[in-house]
Amino acid sequence: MSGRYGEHDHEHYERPRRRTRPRTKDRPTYDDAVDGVVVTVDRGRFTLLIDGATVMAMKSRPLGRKGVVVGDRVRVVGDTSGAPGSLSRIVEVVERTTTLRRTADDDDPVERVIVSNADQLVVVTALADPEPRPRLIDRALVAAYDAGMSPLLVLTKADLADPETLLSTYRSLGVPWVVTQRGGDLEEVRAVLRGHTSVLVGHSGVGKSTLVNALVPTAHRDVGIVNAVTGRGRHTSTSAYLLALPRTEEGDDGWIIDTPGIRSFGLAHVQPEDLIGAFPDLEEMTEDCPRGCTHGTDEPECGLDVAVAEGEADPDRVQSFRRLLAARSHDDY
Ligand SMILES: Nc1nc2c(ncn2[C@@H]2O[C@H](COP(=O)(O)OP(=O)(O)O)[C@@H](O)[C@H]2O)c(=O)[nH]1
Ligand SMILES: [Mg+2]
Ligand SMILES: [Zn+2]
Repeated sequence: MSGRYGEHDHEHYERPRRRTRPRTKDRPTYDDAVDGVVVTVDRGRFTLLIDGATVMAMKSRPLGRKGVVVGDRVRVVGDTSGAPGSLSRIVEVVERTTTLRRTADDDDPVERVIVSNADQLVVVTALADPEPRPRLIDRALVAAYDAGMSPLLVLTKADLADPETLLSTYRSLGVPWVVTQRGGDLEEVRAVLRGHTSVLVGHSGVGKSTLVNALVPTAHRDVGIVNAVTGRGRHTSTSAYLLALPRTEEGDDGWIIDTPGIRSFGLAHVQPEDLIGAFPDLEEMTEDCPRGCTHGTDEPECGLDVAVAEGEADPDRVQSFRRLLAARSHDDY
């Protein structure tokens, strides 16, 4: 609309300018701030690593209600000496490259970011004790694809059961995997973690902390006791914890984040088109799908069915993709 008294004209009225507050007060700049990374969070206190030293910090007021989570790159002012009793202040959170969320639950209705800036989601599953839960694995994979993280399956406790049954379920998805056991050779695991920031997720008791302790000899992560009756682990860790992997002779390093048993991932916001984007070969076959096709099993004219019928798609892969798609909306684990 180009009416004479339109909003546009309004801007041209000569009006006394409101005096603006000095910029430094509006948006303080922290030239003296230093870079840190959040290692863990405990009751509002943050443990940071700054130049290899451990420093305690709290959030500063300008951050307001903005969350600070494990893995965050932060800017820090105040006493960053790390001396006993010292406390610094986090004044800025650097934009996150990835976020891993857990779902809202009864105690806490908000879907929360639990870890940031990890590029690899390591789904740790025991081959036995506790029994593998494919549903949880599927949901974790969806969370990884949605967050733009590469998934990796680590199957622990190989001394107790054979990995073949479980692996056959995941092979057609092309998810990389390694099999481990306590006290075993870690070279294969090290190789896939090198150069990455990897977050370990999986039920309590599957052996995450055992693995972290083996990888990082100085970690001293609590190792839980699996209840012989329920097969469930005791909740030994309460917060995620970030550790630097020992640097190799070639200078490679990486980070690993141990987490307490995360049992639910926030997937409510994941759309079918988000998920198929992680499978470009399948996505290509959905170009002629009807509008709004979710590519699920019940879709009458999905291009994936056409591709399978014409022998252009691997039926196992299509089926596995659809299983993940369905896992989005299961709220059990
Ligand atoms: N048999 C067997 N037990 C293991 C293995 N790895 C870990 N455990 C045991 O499983 C239990 C849970 O391990 P923990 O690392 O605390 O699991 P987390 O809860 O995932 O961190 C502990 O009693 C470990 O000693 C393994 O490879 N084989
Ligand atoms: Mg643990
Ligand atoms: Zn479709």
